[in-house]
Amino acid sequence: MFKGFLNESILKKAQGKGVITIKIHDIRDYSEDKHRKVDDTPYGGGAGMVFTPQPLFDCIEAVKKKAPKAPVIYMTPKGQRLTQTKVEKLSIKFTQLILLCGHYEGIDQRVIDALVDQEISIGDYVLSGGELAAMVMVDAISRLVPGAIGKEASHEEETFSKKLGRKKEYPHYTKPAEFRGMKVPEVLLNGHHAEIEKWRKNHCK
Ligand code: 6GU
Repeated sequence: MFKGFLNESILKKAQGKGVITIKIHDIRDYSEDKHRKVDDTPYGGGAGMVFTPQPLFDCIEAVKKKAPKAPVIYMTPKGQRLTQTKVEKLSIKFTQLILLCGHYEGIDQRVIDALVDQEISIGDYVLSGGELAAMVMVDAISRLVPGAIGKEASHEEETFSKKLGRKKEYPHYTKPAEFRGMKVPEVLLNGHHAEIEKWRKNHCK
């Protein structure tokens, strides 16, 4: 399910330029079970299945060998909420990340206790798997990597940036100055830089 996403324009270009590298690891490939089983029923009963420790330990340990300094981040709705501030911190602090995607009801707690450094959620709702959440992380972090987005796009004045007080960005307009009777605010047309700056500041939400 990562294929389409990774082949999408920005991430594909960034990977093509060698600015970012994304590797997918299938936990089933690490299962010692002959049917490549990776889950089992929960101790104590209850619905759903739980990822067993063996394939996860082997997979994470193998990936950690290749990326020893990377934190292991478990994508779970129980985790700390992802914000732009958090995205910036991760992109500055680390050059590599190991993202662990759960499924079913969860993963054996011993994996979390022994190998997971951080637990991150992308919002207060439940997805059927961590893959979509991991893709959200990859997209948000990748676009901050220098050279990932064309023409050194500035992140300084975008929505949730520090400069805009972590607020939502001001409205944008382009030509024509009038469309179907709807006019672009006069102040943006007069080229008065200080006034434009003031208008933009006042129109952040
Ligand atoms: Cl990280 N995983 C899942 N399964 N659901 C979520 C989530 C993550 N963040 C919000 N909902």
